[in-house]
Amino acid sequence: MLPGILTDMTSSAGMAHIGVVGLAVMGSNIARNFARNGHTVAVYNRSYDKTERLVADHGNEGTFVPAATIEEFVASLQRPRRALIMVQAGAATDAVIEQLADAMEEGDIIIDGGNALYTDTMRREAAMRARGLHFVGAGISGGEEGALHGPSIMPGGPAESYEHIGPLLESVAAVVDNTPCCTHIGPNGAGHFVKMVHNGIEYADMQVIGEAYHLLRYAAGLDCAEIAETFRKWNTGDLNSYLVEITAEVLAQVDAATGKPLVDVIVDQAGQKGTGRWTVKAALDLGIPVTGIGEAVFARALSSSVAQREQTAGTLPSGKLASPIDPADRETFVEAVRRALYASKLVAYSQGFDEIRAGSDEYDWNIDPRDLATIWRGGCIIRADFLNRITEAYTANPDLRCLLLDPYFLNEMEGLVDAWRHIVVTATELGLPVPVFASSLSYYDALRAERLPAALIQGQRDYFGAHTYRRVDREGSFHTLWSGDRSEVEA
Ligand code: NBP
Repeated sequence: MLPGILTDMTSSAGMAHIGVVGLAVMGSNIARNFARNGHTVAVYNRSYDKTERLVADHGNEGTFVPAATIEEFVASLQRPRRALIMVQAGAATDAVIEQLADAMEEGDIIIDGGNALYTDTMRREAAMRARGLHFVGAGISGGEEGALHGPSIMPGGPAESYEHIGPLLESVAAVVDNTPCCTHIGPNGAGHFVKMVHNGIEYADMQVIGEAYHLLRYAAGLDCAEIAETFRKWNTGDLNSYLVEITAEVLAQVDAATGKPLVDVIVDQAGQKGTGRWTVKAALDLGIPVTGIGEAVFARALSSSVAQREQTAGTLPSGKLASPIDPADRETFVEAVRRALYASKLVAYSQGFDEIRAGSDEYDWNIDPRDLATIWRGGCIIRADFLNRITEAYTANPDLRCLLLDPYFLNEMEGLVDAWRHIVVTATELGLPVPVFASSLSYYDALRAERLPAALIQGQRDYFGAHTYRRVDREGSFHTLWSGDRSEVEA
């Protein structure tokens, strides 16, 4: 049992409402955000120079209480003490948690705002609970800008802790339609789990945008300025989102040194820090197909397989390729690409929400998908207009088994699927890679199918491993005596 949270402020050891440990990019910006919103913020960083710099450069933005040691930091916090950790995920987080826990008292609250793996958060929450402390794993999205001006915050941990940190966190979060982009997600690892899937969806979203760009450029022959303009236009419709908006900015950027589009002088090897991979690994364990996210993670890995690409590029036979799009058909093609992008994106979100439901069921988190669609509308990297449609879908039917079955999305798909098929076929004929467009369409077709080749796989499994199969016409498990007389026996 967790001890109750002390609310008697007369026993306050210090005056700061909240403290931030770790003052690199994210920590310093979120500390400033708290200060700008009228909170007194204790600040501590392992190397004191960062603390000094923050106070020297931004001390006029609010009230900071700089601390040179963790003990001083803890002593400067009001009770219940609230300390937000913003250090490198992994061993650094464990080290800071230990230091804080040693200096804190029962009922105090440690919040980890880093990109922790949710299983680490579950372990840490249990360890802190055993020591009488509250531990909140809070996913924070929005990067540097979000941290300063309003991120999307996904706090997990005990519901009771949220009563004491919720108002503080909500006061610095992004706000959309008067609703803060922050809400309690669920116990222990729930917050970091949904932040992980958020990042996975971000991978897929970026990849489908990349595939659309590639087709507009190399199938339709548009130049970067024209494509930037196309994305700008798309940003005024169904695809309105932060990622589409910044895509137009990046494509319009001209390199000062060469006069070429910036995108042409950037090495085409995409990096990754791990949250996309975690999303796919967790999905594999939960048995949930997240093909869009998976292909996006693999596409980044392939782009960075330098040694292999050096040998394969221009070497592997392409077969006979189709001719690029006739300029007269460009407009129709561009619109078809938009539809393929939108359809593939819907699949990626639908799969991401499937993973969240599966994680919630597995760990009894009781996550409400409407909360996510609501708090992702602002502050975070995947913020987009169409998240409102997702909230509406789960409001109309909280038990929706597949987002694509919601009447709004069914209707959207009706209008998208022909163009989507056409684009996947055209890209294939042109030899242009569209891993997420194509795999999302296959996944969609598999969902639509009355019969799948899984029946044959069951037959094969029974043949080589006597794994048995079930029949469509009778209850029970059956095995064919493959190396005998091939009669069927009940298993
Ligand atoms: P970094 O992830 O670059 O971490 C640097 C901070 O960690 C510094 O304050 C450093 O202190 C501290 N630190 C390290 Br490294 N080892 C430590 C240890 N053993 N004990 C105490 N402090 C230690 O910072 P960031 O980019 O600001 O990100 C902070 C967290 O937020 C990370 O978990 C990150 O994944 C997450 N996040 C980042 C973004 C983003 O856009 N950057 C977005 C969302 C979430 P020092 O100054 O003494 O070296």
